Amino acid sequence: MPSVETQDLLDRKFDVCFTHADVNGNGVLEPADVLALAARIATYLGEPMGSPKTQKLFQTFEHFWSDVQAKMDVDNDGKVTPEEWRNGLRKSFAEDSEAYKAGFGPLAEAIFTICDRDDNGFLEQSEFAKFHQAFGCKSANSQLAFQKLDSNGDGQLTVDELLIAWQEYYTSNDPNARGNWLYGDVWDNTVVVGSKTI
Ligand SMILES: [Ca+2]
Ligand SMILES: [Ca+2]
Ligand SMILES: [Ca+2]
Ligand SMILES: [Ca+2]
Repeated sequence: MPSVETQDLLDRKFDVCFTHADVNGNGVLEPADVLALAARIATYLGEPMGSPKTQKLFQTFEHFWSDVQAKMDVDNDGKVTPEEWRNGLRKSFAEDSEAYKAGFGPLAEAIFTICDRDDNGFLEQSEFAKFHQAFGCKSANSQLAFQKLDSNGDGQLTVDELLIAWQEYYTSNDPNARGNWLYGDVWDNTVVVGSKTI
């Protein structure tokens, strides 16, 4: 878990994401984490490993990692520390919408396409919960996230709504942005205490 305490919303969201992405929990991001996260997403959603959706997911994650390494790994040691991650996400994606569209947006698209099990363009709460399980989120945070993001309360989130929420989560410092709720209450400590062992 990142050791630097912060009150900055964007940094806090980056830290939460770092903890989710550090699948093996060793405090740095590396290719093994990225591949493990992609595999967890396919597994939790029940998408076969060789399917076109899973292949697309892996391709997107690999592309994302090369991009991250090129832009964020400033000491070029093949690992991205929490600090490199924070600085890199801010400079390379939050403050650069073209780079976001090229490197970070497609990741969300590949993930939510897999999550939409019945291809109806919506994520129902059960589909959304599996996405969260893959990221190691606790179910209380998952339920809260769904409630906050489902503004019209019809029990569905459109994939487009989720793409907007994803972008707000990773790029907006606005405390009122709905996307801040993507993984639950970002300031609650349990938002980073999930289980990635199963
Ligand atoms: Ca790691
Ligand atoms: Ca590094
Ligand atoms: Ca669906
Ligand atoms: Ca809705």
